[in-house]
Amino acid sequence: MNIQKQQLEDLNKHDLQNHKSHFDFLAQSLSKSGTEVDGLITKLADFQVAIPSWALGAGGTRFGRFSYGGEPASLEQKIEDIGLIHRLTQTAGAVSLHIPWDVPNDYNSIKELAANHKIKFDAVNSNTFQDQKNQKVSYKYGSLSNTSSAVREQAIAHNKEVIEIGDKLGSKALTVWLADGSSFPGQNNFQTALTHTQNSLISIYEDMPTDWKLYIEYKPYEPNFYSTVIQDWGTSLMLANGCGERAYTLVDLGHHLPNTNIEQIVSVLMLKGKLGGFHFNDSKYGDDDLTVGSIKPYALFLIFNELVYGMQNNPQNPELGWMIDASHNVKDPLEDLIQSLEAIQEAYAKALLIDQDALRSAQEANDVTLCQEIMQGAYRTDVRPLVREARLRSGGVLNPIEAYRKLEVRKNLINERGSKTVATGL
Ligand code: RM4
Ligand code: MN
Ligand code: MN
Repeated sequence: MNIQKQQLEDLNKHDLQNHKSHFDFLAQSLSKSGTEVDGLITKLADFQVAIPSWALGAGGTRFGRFSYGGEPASLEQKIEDIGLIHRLTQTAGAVSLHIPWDVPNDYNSIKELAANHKIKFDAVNSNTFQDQKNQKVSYKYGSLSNTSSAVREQAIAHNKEVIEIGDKLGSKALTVWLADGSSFPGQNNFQTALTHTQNSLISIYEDMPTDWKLYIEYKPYEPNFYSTVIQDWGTSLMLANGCGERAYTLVDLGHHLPNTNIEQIVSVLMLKGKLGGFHFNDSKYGDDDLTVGSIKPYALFLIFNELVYGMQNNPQNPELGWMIDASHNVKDPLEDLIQSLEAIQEAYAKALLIDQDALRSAQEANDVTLCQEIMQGAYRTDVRPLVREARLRSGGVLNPIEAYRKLEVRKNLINERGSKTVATGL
Protein backbone atom coordinates (compact mmCIF):
# COMPACT_ATOMS: atom_id res chain seq x y z
CA MET A 1 0.00 0.00 0.00
CA ASN A 2 1.30 3.43 -0.94
CA ILE A 3 0.42 6.52 1.01
CA GLN A 4 0.72 9.78 -0.90
CA LYS A 5 2.03 12.98 0.62
CA GLN A 6 -1.19 14.72 -0.30
CA GLN A 7 -3.21 12.19 1.72
CA LEU A 8 -1.15 12.96 4.82
CA GLU A 9 -1.53 16.69 4.27
CA ASP A 10 -5.29 16.32 3.92
CA LEU A 11 -5.45 14.33 7.13
CA ASN A 12 -3.41 16.93 8.99
CA LYS A 13 -5.42 19.85 7.62
CA HIS A 14 -8.43 18.61 9.47
CA ASP A 15 -6.69 18.72 12.90
CA LEU A 16 -4.26 21.53 12.29
CA GLN A 17 -6.02 24.46 13.90
CA ASN A 18 -6.87 22.55 17.02
CA HIS A 19 -3.29 21.32 17.27
CA LYS A 20 -1.82 24.77 16.76
CA SER A 21 -3.81 26.30 19.59
CA HIS A 22 -2.80 23.50 22.00
CA PHE A 23 0.80 23.65 20.91
CA ASP A 24 1.11 27.44 21.09
CA PHE A 25 -0.37 27.49 24.58
CA LEU A 26 2.00 24.78 25.85
CA ALA A 27 5.05 26.17 24.04
CA GLN A 28 4.44 29.59 25.52
CA SER A 29 4.10 28.38 29.09
CA LEU A 30 7.13 26.09 28.74
CA SER A 31 9.25 28.87 27.26
CA LYS A 32 8.28 31.13 30.15
CA SER A 33 9.61 28.58 32.59
CA GLY A 34 12.88 28.31 30.66
CA THR A 35 12.39 25.29 28.37
CA GLU A 36 13.98 25.54 24.94
CA VAL A 37 11.00 24.20 23.01
CA ASP A 38 12.53 23.98 19.53
CA GLY A 39 15.52 22.04 20.81
CA LEU A 40 13.21 19.64 22.62
CA ILE A 41 11.17 19.08 19.47
CA THR A 42 14.31 18.35 17.45
CA LYS A 43 15.32 15.74 20.02
CA LEU A 44 11.92 14.07 19.73
CA ALA A 45 12.08 14.11 15.94
CA ASP A 46 15.58 12.58 15.97
CA PHE A 47 14.61 9.71 18.26
CA GLN A 48 14.18 6.61 16.10
CA VAL A 49 13.20 3.15 17.33
CA ALA A 50 13.77 -0.12 15.48
CA ILE A 51 10.88 -2.48 14.84
CA PRO A 52 11.74 -6.19 15.14
CA SER A 53 10.90 -8.21 12.07
CA TRP A 54 8.89 -10.63 14.23
CA ALA A 55 6.43 -8.08 15.65
CA LEU A 56 4.49 -7.38 12.47
CA GLY A 57 2.24 -10.39 12.61
CA ALA A 58 -0.07 -11.38 15.44
CA GLY A 59 1.80 -12.62 18.48
CA GLY A 60 0.97 -15.94 20.03
CA THR A 61 1.03 -17.46 23.46
CA ARG A 62 1.95 -21.02 24.26
CA PHE A 63 -1.78 -21.77 24.13
CA GLY A 64 -2.47 -20.53 20.66
CA ARG A 65 -2.12 -17.92 18.00
CA PHE A 66 -4.93 -16.05 16.32
CA SER A 67 -3.62 -14.67 13.08
CA TYR A 68 -4.49 -11.25 11.80
CA GLY A 69 -5.64 -10.60 8.25
CA GLY A 70 -3.08 -9.18 5.83
CA GLU A 71 -0.04 -10.29 7.85
CA PRO A 72 3.24 -9.86 5.97
CA ALA A 73 4.30 -13.16 4.41
CA SER A 74 7.82 -12.13 3.44
CA LEU A 75 10.64 -9.90 4.60
CA GLU A 76 9.75 -7.49 1.79
CA GLN A 77 6.22 -7.13 3.13
CA LYS A 78 7.53 -6.67 6.68
CA ILE A 79 9.69 -3.80 5.53
CA GLU A 80 6.70 -2.34 3.71
CA ASP A 81 4.72 -2.50 6.96
CA ILE A 82 7.46 -0.73 8.89
CA GLY A 83 7.53 1.80 6.06
CA LEU A 84 3.82 2.47 6.62
CA ILE A 85 4.29 3.03 10.35
CA HIS A 86 7.31 5.20 9.70
CA ARG A 87 5.43 7.27 7.13
CA LEU A 88 2.76 8.10 9.69
CA THR A 89 4.92 8.49 12.80
CA GLN A 90 8.39 9.36 11.43
CA THR A 91 9.74 7.51 14.48
CA ALA A 92 10.25 3.94 13.22
CA GLY A 93 13.20 4.41 10.89
CA ALA A 94 14.85 1.03 11.47
CA VAL A 95 14.28 -2.72 11.38
CA SER A 96 15.88 -5.33 13.59
CA LEU A 97 16.10 -8.69 11.84
CA HIS A 98 15.68 -12.07 13.54
CA ILE A 99 17.69 -14.79 11.87
CA PRO A 100 16.76 -17.36 10.60
CA TRP A 101 13.16 -16.12 10.56
CA ASP A 102 14.02 -13.34 8.12
CA VAL A 103 17.03 -14.14 5.98
CA PRO A 104 17.04 -11.92 2.87
CA ASN A 105 16.98 -13.71 -0.49
CA ASP A 106 18.28 -10.80 -2.51
CA TYR A 107 20.43 -8.41 -0.48
CA ASN A 108 20.55 -5.60 -2.99
CA SER A 109 16.82 -5.46 -3.53
CA ILE A 110 16.11 -5.61 0.23
CA LYS A 111 18.55 -2.79 0.83
CA GLU A 112 16.96 -0.76 -1.92
CA LEU A 113 13.47 -1.39 -0.60
CA ALA A 114 14.49 -0.38 2.92
CA ALA A 115 16.21 2.76 1.64
CA ASN A 116 13.09 3.71 -0.32
CA HIS A 117 11.14 3.54 2.93
CA LYS A 118 13.94 5.34 4.81
CA ILE A 119 14.48 2.29 6.99
CA LYS A 120 17.94 1.39 8.34
CA PHE A 121 19.13 -2.02 9.49
CA ASP A 122 19.60 -2.00 13.23
CA ALA A 123 21.00 -4.81 15.42
CA VAL A 124 20.58 -8.35 14.08
CA ASN A 125 19.27 -11.02 16.45
CA SER A 126 20.44 -14.63 16.53
CA ASN A 127 18.14 -17.47 17.46
CA THR A 128 19.47 -20.48 19.32
CA PHE A 129 16.29 -20.95 21.31
CA GLN A 130 14.56 -23.02 18.63
CA ASP A 131 15.77 -25.94 16.54
CA GLN A 132 15.73 -25.31 12.82
CA LYS A 133 15.05 -27.86 10.08
CA ASN A 134 18.17 -29.82 9.06
CA GLN A 135 20.07 -28.72 12.14
CA LYS A 136 22.67 -31.32 13.21
CA VAL A 137 22.34 -31.14 16.99
CA SER A 138 19.56 -29.85 19.25
CA TYR A 139 19.31 -26.80 21.54
CA LYS A 140 16.94 -28.62 23.86
CA TYR A 141 19.47 -28.44 26.70
CA GLY A 142 20.98 -25.10 25.81
CA SER A 143 23.14 -23.54 23.12
CA LEU A 144 26.19 -21.44 24.01
CA SER A 145 26.25 -23.06 27.46
CA ASN A 146 25.55 -26.64 26.39
CA THR A 147 27.61 -29.44 27.95
CA SER A 148 28.32 -30.73 24.43
CA SER A 149 31.00 -28.91 22.47
CA ALA A 150 29.28 -29.89 19.21
CA VAL A 151 26.17 -27.97 20.25
CA ARG A 152 28.17 -24.98 21.44
CA GLU A 153 30.09 -24.88 18.17
CA GLN A 154 26.90 -25.04 16.14
CA ALA A 155 25.45 -22.13 18.16
CA ILE A 156 28.66 -20.11 17.77
CA ALA A 157 28.67 -20.78 14.02
CA HIS A 158 25.05 -19.61 13.79
CA ASN A 159 25.91 -16.33 15.52
CA LYS A 160 28.83 -15.81 13.15
CA GLU A 161 26.52 -16.38 10.20
CA VAL A 162 24.09 -13.80 11.62
CA ILE A 163 26.96 -11.30 11.80
CA GLU A 164 27.76 -11.98 8.14
CA ILE A 165 24.15 -11.42 7.12
CA GLY A 166 23.94 -8.21 9.15
CA ASP A 167 27.23 -7.00 7.73
CA LYS A 168 25.90 -7.29 4.19
CA LEU A 169 22.94 -5.09 5.16
CA GLY A 170 24.83 -2.43 7.07
CA SER A 171 23.92 -3.52 10.62
CA LYS A 172 26.48 -2.68 13.28
CA ALA A 173 25.41 -4.81 16.23
CA LEU A 174 24.51 -8.35 17.20
CA THR A 175 21.98 -9.06 19.95
CA VAL A 176 22.32 -12.36 21.74
CA TRP A 177 19.43 -13.55 23.84
CA LEU A 178 19.83 -17.05 25.24
CA ALA A 179 17.08 -19.33 26.46
CA ASP A 180 19.79 -21.38 28.16
CA GLY A 181 19.24 -22.44 31.74
CA SER A 182 17.60 -25.25 33.67
CA SER A 183 14.11 -26.12 34.74
CA PHE A 184 14.99 -28.34 37.69
CA PRO A 185 17.44 -28.02 40.58
CA GLY A 186 20.57 -30.03 39.97
CA GLN A 187 20.02 -30.16 36.19
CA ASN A 188 22.88 -27.75 35.48
CA ASN A 189 26.26 -27.06 36.96
CA PHE A 190 25.96 -23.27 37.22
CA GLN A 191 29.70 -22.65 37.01
CA THR A 192 30.22 -24.87 33.99
CA ALA A 193 27.26 -23.33 32.17
CA LEU A 194 28.52 -19.79 32.81
CA THR A 195 32.09 -20.63 31.81
CA HIS A 196 30.93 -22.21 28.55
CA THR A 197 28.74 -19.17 27.84
CA GLN A 198 31.60 -16.76 28.44
CA ASN A 199 33.94 -18.69 26.16
CA SER A 200 31.31 -19.00 23.44
CA LEU A 201 30.57 -15.26 23.60
CA ILE A 202 34.28 -14.44 23.37
CA SER A 203 34.52 -16.54 20.23
CA ILE A 204 31.55 -14.68 18.68
CA TYR A 205 32.88 -11.30 19.83
CA GLU A 206 36.26 -11.93 18.26
CA ASP A 207 34.60 -12.68 14.96
CA MET A 208 32.73 -9.36 14.78
CA PRO A 209 33.97 -6.59 12.48
CA THR A 210 35.84 -4.00 14.54
CA ASP A 211 33.07 -1.41 14.25
CA TRP A 212 30.40 -3.80 15.57
CA LYS A 213 28.91 -4.04 19.06
CA LEU A 214 27.69 -7.08 20.92
CA TYR A 215 24.54 -6.69 23.02
CA ILE A 216 24.06 -9.31 25.72
CA GLU A 217 20.45 -9.63 26.86
CA TYR A 218 19.48 -11.05 30.26
CA LYS A 219 16.25 -12.58 31.48
CA PRO A 220 15.41 -14.15 34.87
CA TYR A 221 13.20 -17.00 33.68
CA GLU A 222 11.28 -18.46 30.75
CA PRO A 223 11.47 -20.74 28.87
CA ASN A 224 13.50 -22.26 31.69
CA PHE A 225 11.88 -21.95 35.08
CA TYR A 226 14.50 -22.81 37.67
CA SER A 227 17.58 -20.97 36.43
CA THR A 228 18.70 -18.91 33.47
CA VAL A 229 22.40 -18.71 32.62
CA ILE A 230 22.28 -14.94 31.98
CA GLN A 231 19.71 -14.20 34.65
CA ASP A 232 20.33 -10.53 35.39
CA TRP A 233 22.18 -7.33 34.47
CA GLY A 234 25.11 -8.19 36.73
CA THR A 235 25.73 -11.45 34.90
CA SER A 236 25.35 -9.73 31.55
CA LEU A 237 27.77 -6.98 32.55
CA MET A 238 30.29 -9.54 33.79
CA LEU A 239 30.09 -11.42 30.47
CA ALA A 240 30.36 -8.17 28.49
CA ASN A 241 33.46 -7.19 30.46
CA GLY A 242 34.86 -10.66 29.80
CA CYS A 243 34.43 -10.13 26.05
CA GLY A 244 35.83 -6.63 25.66
CA GLU A 245 35.15 -2.96 25.06
CA ARG A 246 32.53 -3.35 22.37
CA ALA A 247 30.35 -5.77 24.34
CA TYR A 248 27.45 -4.27 26.26
CA THR A 249 24.43 -5.14 28.35
CA LEU A 250 21.00 -4.98 26.77
CA VAL A 251 18.06 -4.05 28.99
CA ASP A 252 14.67 -5.45 27.98
CA LEU A 253 11.99 -3.88 30.17
CA GLY A 254 10.08 -7.15 30.49
CA HIS A 255 13.09 -9.14 31.68
CA HIS A 256 12.91 -8.33 35.38
CA LEU A 257 11.23 -9.83 38.39
CA PRO A 258 8.25 -7.77 39.63
CA ASN A 259 9.11 -4.39 41.21
CA THR A 260 12.75 -4.38 40.13
CA ASN A 261 14.09 -0.82 40.04
CA ILE A 262 14.93 -0.77 36.33
CA GLU A 263 15.78 2.94 36.28
CA GLN A 264 18.58 2.32 38.75
CA ILE A 265 19.97 -0.47 36.58
CA VAL A 266 19.92 1.88 33.58
CA SER A 267 21.71 4.55 35.56
CA VAL A 268 24.48 2.27 36.85
CA LEU A 269 25.11 0.74 33.43
CA MET A 270 25.38 4.15 31.78
CA LEU A 271 27.77 5.35 34.46
CA LYS A 272 29.95 2.37 33.60
CA GLY A 273 29.56 3.03 29.85
CA LYS A 274 28.03 -0.41 29.39
CA LEU A 275 24.42 0.08 28.36
CA GLY A 276 24.28 -0.84 24.67
CA GLY A 277 20.80 -1.94 23.68
CA PHE A 278 17.31 -1.31 24.91
CA HIS A 279 14.08 -3.25 24.31
CA PHE A 280 10.80 -1.46 25.01
CA ASN A 281 7.61 -3.18 26.10
CA ASP A 282 5.40 -3.29 29.18
CA SER A 283 4.32 -6.00 31.54
CA LYS A 284 2.21 -6.82 34.53
CA TYR A 285 3.87 -10.06 35.60
CA GLY A 286 6.78 -11.25 33.48
CA ASP A 287 7.97 -11.03 29.88
CA ASP A 288 4.42 -10.12 28.80
CA ASP A 289 5.57 -8.08 25.79
CA LEU A 290 2.59 -5.73 26.08
CA THR A 291 2.30 -2.32 24.43
CA VAL A 292 4.87 0.17 25.77
CA GLY A 293 3.36 2.38 28.47
CA SER A 294 0.13 0.40 28.70
CA ILE A 295 0.63 -0.82 32.29
CA LYS A 296 3.27 1.26 34.08
CA PRO A 297 3.69 4.61 32.32
CA TYR A 298 5.22 6.29 35.40
CA ALA A 299 7.95 3.64 35.57
CA LEU A 300 8.66 4.26 31.89
CA PHE A 301 9.03 7.98 32.61
CA LEU A 302 11.44 7.31 35.49
CA ILE A 303 13.49 5.07 33.21
CA PHE A 304 13.56 7.79 30.56
CA ASN A 305 14.71 10.27 33.17
CA GLU A 306 17.82 8.12 33.73
CA LEU A 307 18.30 7.60 29.99
CA VAL A 308 18.15 11.35 29.38
CA TYR A 309 20.51 12.00 32.27
CA GLY A 310 22.93 9.38 30.94
CA MET A 311 22.73 10.67 27.37
CA GLN A 312 23.57 14.17 28.64
CA ASN A 313 26.19 13.28 31.26
CA ASN A 314 27.80 9.96 30.33
CA PRO A 315 29.92 10.34 27.19
CA GLN A 316 31.53 7.03 28.19
CA ASN A 317 28.29 5.28 27.19
CA PRO A 318 27.72 4.66 23.46
CA GLU A 319 24.64 5.65 21.50
CA LEU A 320 21.97 3.13 22.30
CA GLY A 321 20.27 0.64 19.99
CA TRP A 322 16.54 1.17 20.63
CA MET A 323 14.01 -1.50 19.71
CA ILE A 324 10.38 -2.25 20.49
CA ASP A 325 10.15 -5.84 21.69
CA ALA A 326 6.41 -6.18 22.05
CA SER A 327 3.79 -8.37 20.49
CA HIS A 328 0.54 -9.92 21.64
CA ASN A 329 -2.47 -11.60 20.21
CA VAL A 330 -5.42 -9.22 20.50
CA LYS A 331 -4.70 -5.93 18.70
CA ASP A 332 -3.80 -5.08 15.13
CA PRO A 333 0.01 -5.40 15.28
CA LEU A 334 0.57 -2.15 13.38
CA GLU A 335 -1.79 -0.17 15.60
CA ASP A 336 -0.06 -1.71 18.59
CA LEU A 337 3.35 -0.57 17.36
CA ILE A 338 2.03 2.94 16.70
CA GLN A 339 0.75 3.08 20.29
CA SER A 340 4.13 1.90 21.58
CA LEU A 341 5.95 4.57 19.58
CA GLU A 342 3.60 7.21 20.91
CA ALA A 343 4.20 6.09 24.52
CA ILE A 344 7.98 6.16 24.00
CA GLN A 345 7.86 9.69 22.59
CA GLU A 346 5.64 10.87 25.42
CA ALA A 347 7.85 9.45 28.14
CA TYR A 348 10.92 10.91 26.45
CA ALA A 349 9.30 14.35 26.12
CA LYS A 350 8.27 14.33 29.79
CA ALA A 351 11.77 13.33 30.88
CA LEU A 352 13.20 16.16 28.77
CA LEU A 353 10.97 18.59 30.67
CA ILE A 354 12.56 17.81 34.02
CA ASP A 355 14.50 20.83 35.22
CA GLN A 356 17.80 19.01 35.83
CA ASP A 357 19.47 21.94 37.59
CA ALA A 358 16.56 22.48 39.95
CA LEU A 359 16.42 18.76 40.65
CA ARG A 360 20.14 18.65 41.40
CA SER A 361 19.86 21.56 43.87
CA ALA A 362 16.85 19.99 45.57
CA GLN A 363 18.79 16.71 45.85
CA GLU A 364 21.82 18.53 47.30
CA ALA A 365 19.56 20.26 49.82
CA ASN A 366 17.83 16.96 50.65
CA ASP A 367 14.52 18.62 49.89
CA VAL A 368 12.64 15.40 49.24
CA THR A 369 9.29 17.08 48.73
CA LEU A 370 10.68 19.43 46.12
CA CYS A 371 12.42 16.54 44.30
CA GLN A 372 9.07 14.82 43.99
CA GLU A 373 7.35 18.04 42.89
CA ILE A 374 9.88 18.50 40.09
CA MET A 375 9.57 14.92 38.88
CA GLN A 376 5.80 14.82 39.01
CA GLY A 377 5.43 18.32 37.60
CA ALA A 378 7.11 17.05 34.43
CA TYR A 379 5.19 13.77 34.44
CA ARG A 380 1.81 15.46 34.81
CA THR A 381 2.37 17.81 31.86
CA ASP A 382 0.34 16.84 28.82
CA VAL A 383 3.17 16.70 26.27
CA ARG A 384 1.12 15.35 23.38
CA PRO A 385 1.16 18.68 21.51
CA LEU A 386 5.00 18.53 21.53
CA VAL A 387 5.01 14.98 20.19
CA ARG A 388 2.49 15.94 17.49
CA GLU A 389 4.49 19.00 16.53
CA ALA A 390 7.64 16.88 16.20
CA ARG A 391 5.78 14.50 13.90
CA LEU A 392 4.34 17.35 11.88
CA ARG A 393 7.73 19.00 11.36
CA SER A 394 9.22 15.68 10.18
CA GLY A 395 6.44 15.06 7.67
CA GLY A 396 4.29 12.63 9.66
CA VAL A 397 0.69 12.91 10.79
CA LEU A 398 -0.77 14.58 13.85
CA ASN A 399 -2.84 11.53 14.86
CA PRO A 400 -1.32 8.29 13.58
CA ILE A 401 -3.97 5.86 14.84
CA GLU A 402 -6.77 7.99 13.44
CA ALA A 403 -4.90 8.32 10.14
CA TYR A 404 -4.24 4.57 10.02
CA ARG A 405 -7.96 3.96 10.37
CA LYS A 406 -9.09 6.68 7.97
CA LEU A 407 -6.68 5.38 5.34
CA GLU A 408 -8.08 1.87 5.95
CA VAL A 409 -4.58 0.45 6.02
CA ARG A 410 -5.58 -2.98 7.34
CA LYS A 411 -8.36 -3.36 4.80
CA ASN A 412 -5.91 -2.51 2.03
CA LEU A 413 -3.35 -5.00 3.32
CA ILE A 414 -5.99 -7.75 3.47
CA ASN A 415 -7.02 -6.94 -0.10
CA GLU A 416 -3.39 -7.11 -1.24
CA ARG A 417 -2.25 -10.13 0.74
CA GLY A 418 -5.37 -12.03 1.67
CA SER A 419 -6.68 -12.84 5.12
CA LYS A 420 -4.82 -16.10 5.66
CA THR A 421 -1.14 -15.12 5.46
CA VAL A 422 0.96 -15.86 8.53
CA ALA A 423 4.09 -13.91 9.42
CA THR A 424 7.23 -15.69 10.63
CA GLY A 425 8.03 -15.20 14.28
CA LEU A 426 6.96 -16.67 17.57
C1 RM4 B 1 13.05 -12.94 24.15
C2 RM4 B 1 13.92 -11.69 24.08
C3 RM4 B 1 14.47 -11.41 22.74
C4 RM4 B 1 13.43 -11.60 21.66
C5 RM4 B 1 12.80 -12.95 21.79
C6 RM4 B 1 11.80 -13.23 20.69
O1 RM4 B 1 12.31 -12.98 25.33
O2 RM4 B 1 13.20 -10.58 24.54
O3 RM4 B 1 14.96 -10.10 22.67
O4 RM4 B 1 14.11 -11.50 20.44
O5 RM4 B 1 12.17 -13.03 23.06
MN1 MN C 1 14.11 -8.60 24.13
MN1 MN D 1 11.55 -10.94 25.93
